[in-house]
Amino acid sequence: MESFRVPVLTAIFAAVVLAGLTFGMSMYSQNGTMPMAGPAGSVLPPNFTASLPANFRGMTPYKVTLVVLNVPWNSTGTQPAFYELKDDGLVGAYNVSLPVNTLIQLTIATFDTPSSTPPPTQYANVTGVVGGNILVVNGTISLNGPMNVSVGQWVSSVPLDSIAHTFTISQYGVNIPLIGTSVEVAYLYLNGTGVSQYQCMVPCGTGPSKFGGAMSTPGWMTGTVKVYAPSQAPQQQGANATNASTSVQSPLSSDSSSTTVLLGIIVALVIVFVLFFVYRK
Ligand SMILES: [Cu+2]
Repeated sequence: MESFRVPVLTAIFAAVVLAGLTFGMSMYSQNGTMPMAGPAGSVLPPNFTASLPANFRGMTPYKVTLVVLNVPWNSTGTQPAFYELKDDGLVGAYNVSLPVNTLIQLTIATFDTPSSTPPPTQYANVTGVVGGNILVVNGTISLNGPMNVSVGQWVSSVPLDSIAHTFTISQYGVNIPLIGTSVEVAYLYLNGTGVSQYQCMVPCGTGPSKFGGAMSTPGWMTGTVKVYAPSQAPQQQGANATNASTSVQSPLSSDSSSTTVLLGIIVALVIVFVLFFVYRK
């Protein structure tokens, strides 16, 4: 009996240590430092949907990612441009297609610094988004001064001098001020199909008014927004249909998988105990 007891006790000890480690790891992943998204990242803070109105929280959003880059306009200078991140990479945002009556998770990464010519003050306000706030996921200090907006915060407006560009769809009342060198997430829910325009409202183009150049050229600081019914889904949305069915990474999903592992270990532990007492006699 003594020779049998040693391996059993060893097994029990190993099971307890494993269970402890698993539990500890799940606690760490829950309470560890807040994950921050890189430019193309999609890791959001654990509470990222907490400020959405209750009826939107359980929805799986349709995801769209826009990127603002300064790119060569001609041989002597650059101009800012919106790109959309597709399965095949970045494409010029000549046309942004969005599904009607659907929760849309819009991530915008702005690789540009705050403008020295800010937009009219009203465009510092967030309007037309679900919950009235946008989430500042990531950001670095702008060249023109401190950003003044905490990373990981939901905000309904941003300081004028932090704004590099705006993503504005006037027809839908949407205005999203884009903080220089930041990643922001906004949720949209657009009622009514149709074709409209998006436009940056920061004078960031060329000419005396700075509304020329990129500001008046589709695929740069303006473009078409097509809000479509699911039956009118354009060809390119095939890839995004897969995207839409992929649920947002939720801290709950990783927790539930480690809970399953923990339960398995406890069950194994009970079996080992039962076997131990049965064979001891
Ligand atoms: Cu702009």
